[in-house]
Amino acid sequence: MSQHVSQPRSLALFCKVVDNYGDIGICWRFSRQLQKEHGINVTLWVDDLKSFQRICPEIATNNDEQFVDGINIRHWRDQLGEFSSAEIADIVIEFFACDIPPGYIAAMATCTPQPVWLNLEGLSAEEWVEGCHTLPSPHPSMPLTKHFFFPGFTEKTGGLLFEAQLERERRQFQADPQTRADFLTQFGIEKNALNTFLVSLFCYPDAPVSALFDAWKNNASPVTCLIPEGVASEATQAFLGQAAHAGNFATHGALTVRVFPFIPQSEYDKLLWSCDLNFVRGEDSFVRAQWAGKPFIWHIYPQEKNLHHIKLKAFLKRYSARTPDLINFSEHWNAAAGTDAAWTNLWNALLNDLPEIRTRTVDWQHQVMKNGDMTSNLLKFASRVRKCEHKIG
Ligand code: TRH
Repeated sequence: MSQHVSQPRSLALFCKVVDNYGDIGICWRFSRQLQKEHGINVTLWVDDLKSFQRICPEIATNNDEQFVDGINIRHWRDQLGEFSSAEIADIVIEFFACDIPPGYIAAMATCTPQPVWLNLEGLSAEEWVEGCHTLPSPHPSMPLTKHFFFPGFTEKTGGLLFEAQLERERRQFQADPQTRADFLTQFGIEKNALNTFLVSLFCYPDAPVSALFDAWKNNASPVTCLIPEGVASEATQAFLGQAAHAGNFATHGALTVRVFPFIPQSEYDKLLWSCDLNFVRGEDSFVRAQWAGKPFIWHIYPQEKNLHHIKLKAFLKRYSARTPDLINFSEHWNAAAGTDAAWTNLWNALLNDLPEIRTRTVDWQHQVMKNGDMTSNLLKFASRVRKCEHKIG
């Protein structure tokens, strides 16, 4: 008869910030959900507290250890020293295959039961992901096995991050025009602009923003574009005729561009919920846009040899098969369809496609929610691995 093995209660998440905010953005969101919805005791090791502070202003950049929102946050420098088995969490996660400290791994090998060791991978809609999700990878010299865990869009992957209350909160927010107005006017948006076509724009520096501004200037009805400070600065500055600082804005033709301060991550959903169209990028804002129930355009994180175009097309194939103008616009936005884009035509075609795209956002939400949320899926998998290894041990 097999002995009882307890559920994992503690989790260490190791995050190296490669650049920007997505690495820590995903880890922070995931940590909070683990703690709030599952009562897991989370230690988040992160090497870049400054990036962390940009999305979570409560973070103190000089502290080696701090507790924020119920999470134990450790500044990950080069901690090469030894760890005792008592310091090792029940589940150990390396985010995007970052190398966790050798001393930590050595201590993992001395634990009974052994911690569940996972490599949490990046999100991709490519088909090979299903074959690699949950694959084991035995350590070459120690009695430890690491498993790959892939988020994804199908039931054979780990699913996407979404919180239990997210849908209820979104519906509540979107059902009350006053809540939306209060949220938007804090950025200086005038009341009469609330009923214009509202766009949020978050992208990488190489997006063809100036060309799109030109198309919007000639739009039949007014467009208001909200841009976080520090994003698309060159094109924004050129449009404004002054520095792209938060609070600055200008109107030319049908287009008003307004710069807002980079807001805390906890408020970012509200911006997506408030707009008619969201331009998002990377991984985390891309996923949040899918939960916002609003049309969105994705600027994918660029990779060498245009590998990202394969990932973009894999997603568009799943998402936009019935909305060809969305595909066309997205491919041009990502320079994946040549450089001779006629932006006024692309924009008008996208506008015509919007009713169909809106329907798709709802269908897609239902489809991917059926796969369960990534945090719950990961914990279920970790429990299975723990039971299995206990039996073998
Ligand atoms: O910032 P990103 O480009 O991040 C990443 C990283 O580059 C990473 O290395 C790469 O692996 C990954 O993309 C694919 O984009 P992302 O993922 O959308 O993360 C942005 C985070 O910033 C997200 O959590 C939302 C948050 N955010 C705010 O908190 N406030 C804001 O005003 C805005 C615009 C975003």
